[in-house]
Amino acid sequence: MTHALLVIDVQNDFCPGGALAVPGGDEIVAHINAMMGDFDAVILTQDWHPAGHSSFSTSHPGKNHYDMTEMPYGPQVLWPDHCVQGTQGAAFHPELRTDGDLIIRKGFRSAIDSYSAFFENDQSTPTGLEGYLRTRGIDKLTLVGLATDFCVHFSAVDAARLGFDVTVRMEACRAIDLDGSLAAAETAMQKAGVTLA
Ligand code: VGL
Ligand code: ZN
Repeated sequence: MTHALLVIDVQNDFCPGGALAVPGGDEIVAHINAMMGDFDAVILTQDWHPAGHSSFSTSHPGKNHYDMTEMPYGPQVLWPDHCVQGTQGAAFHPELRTDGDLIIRKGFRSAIDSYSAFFENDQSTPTGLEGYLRTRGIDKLTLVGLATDFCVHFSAVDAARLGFDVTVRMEACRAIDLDGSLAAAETAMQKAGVTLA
């Protein structure tokens, strides 16, 4: 099997001090760096939103951070402005090794969010990652990064549905945990056939 490490969104805005800080988000960096040598390929994702993105609560007058809204593609959590293209908040954590094989950016279309590294939140617009993995013969994935209950969760479930052998290393992830979203994510990942290690 050809085994890739998929490092999800280890960016300044998801670390303490960032715009959408995940508790303990920076604690996983050294561990992820140390894991990189154990894989045939290392792929990093980067949440990469234009200013005024439709997932930002500031784009919806009268809405607050973490409120829900209805988008044409379904329900969407509204987030504080984060990971705006080219800003320091969108940059990788300064201690993260970024000498991997591929950096894939997502969430760059204003009208649609993208939690998963494979499909945008309409669950049908592909990011291209599947084709990259298949043409390199990669069939096994280990996921780490931020946040367990959003981008790691949706990436892992999509990867399993696409037929990849998927493991999430939970000790190398941290969660936002909105209203039980971590427990729900764990259940959904297990149901999809993802191994939680
Ligand atoms: C993420 C919320 C909004 C994540 C990205 O990386 O989990 N969460 N954008
Ligand atoms: Zn985002």
